[in-house]
Amino acid sequence: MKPIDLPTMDTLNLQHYWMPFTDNRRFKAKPRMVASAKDMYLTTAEGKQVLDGLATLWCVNAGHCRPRIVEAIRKQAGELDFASSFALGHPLPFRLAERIAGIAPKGMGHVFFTNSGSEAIDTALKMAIAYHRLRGEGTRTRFIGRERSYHGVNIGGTSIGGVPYNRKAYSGALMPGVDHMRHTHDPVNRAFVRGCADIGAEIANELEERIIPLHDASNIAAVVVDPVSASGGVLVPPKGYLARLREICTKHGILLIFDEVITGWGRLGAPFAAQRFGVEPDLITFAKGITSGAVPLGGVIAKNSVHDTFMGAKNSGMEFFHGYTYSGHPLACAAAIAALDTYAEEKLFETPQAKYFEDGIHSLKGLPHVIDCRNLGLIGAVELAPRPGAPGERGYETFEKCWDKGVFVRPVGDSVAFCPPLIVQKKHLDQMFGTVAEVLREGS
Ligand code: PXG
Repeated sequence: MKPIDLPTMDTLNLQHYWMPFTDNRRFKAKPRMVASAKDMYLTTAEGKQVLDGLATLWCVNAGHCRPRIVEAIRKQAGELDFASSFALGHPLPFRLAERIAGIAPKGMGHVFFTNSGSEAIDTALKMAIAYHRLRGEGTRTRFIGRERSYHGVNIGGTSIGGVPYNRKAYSGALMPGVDHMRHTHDPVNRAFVRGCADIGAEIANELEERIIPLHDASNIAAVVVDPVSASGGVLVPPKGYLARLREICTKHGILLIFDEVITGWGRLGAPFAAQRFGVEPDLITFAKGITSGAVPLGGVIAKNSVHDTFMGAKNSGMEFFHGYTYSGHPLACAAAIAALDTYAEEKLFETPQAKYFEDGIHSLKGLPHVIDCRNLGLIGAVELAPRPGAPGERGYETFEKCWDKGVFVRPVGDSVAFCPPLIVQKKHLDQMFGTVAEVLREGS
């Protein structure tokens, strides 16, 4: 295939692109530019190979430029570039929704499409409010999120999210009626735990003991959590914690929403975290890995009882006043079907390297500044002690040094996160953890 004709680095003007979630000035002073990618590797504009240790942004689960996905996008673009889903239809989103329902937790058979995780979250919030209203419980409009959880950047997701620096500048404009549970991270009592900790499930009791009594269950629409918080620092829940949240929500008539934008599509060794943990939410939000990152696509999977409440409404006409121009976009659906085919054909959700990955992360214990190692499935992190007076710097510099040595990992505060494509092999894990160990040994 002919390489894309990119402007060369010396003719590329960096000034006009306002980069998202980036220290623009720092980046533009020392750009890291990717020109192409294949399977586990990125190729930089200078022609250097870099191992992708983060599925680029927690999303390229099948690896880069996989033939089935590339071909499906190409074919679709020449056949039907766009079709609306507003009172018109085309077969692809129907076909894709059926495929998703086929691997979703039992009884979750209905899919609403968005273009991103942020839109998926805001869609789920609106669905929850409208659902309660249809059932004659219109006072249920409040949401309970959790500290250190990330739910995208729209106003709904920013409001229920619990990452302080994402909220700070918008504080007064955030959605009213939102409260937060405490996060589950406890590196003092639960450091260097492999998988889920045996202790700590009682953290969930705060929901029933403090938060529900304060607001009254009759005012609460839903509790929203990411089963493993990724950009909040890769926080793995203690055993029994999610099941306890489920129990409390059921008892009080509150919907439970799992944000599976990262934990979905095989990341934890099952199609969804809900199945990995054996806990059934009412709504699942997804994005990222559904197309292996190749085309933007997100959505909400609804429990049948939620969906059927809308369809059983007494009034005639539209059941849910919500949707995006590009909901069910043909290119995205074609890419997603091809990604699901790839996952199934190669049995990627079985994540055979999860144990080797776990051993690799925990081999970093004892290296300079390492205060915690944690993992579940094919996601994990090593946490470094913050440099006095400069939180986040040690994590960021570790990321930069790893990049220079040909490995891409992501700093999340002073944690360094790992989330490789599911096609990862032992040799890649050796390269990834070997490089991180080398950088940590050099000191920072
Ligand atoms: N929920 C979760 C759990 C996510 O990880 C979103 C929602 C929003 O998805 P969109 O497609 O709207 O970006 C995400 C996205 C980081 C980082 O710093 C992580 C995400 C996005 C941007 C930065 O690691 N995750």
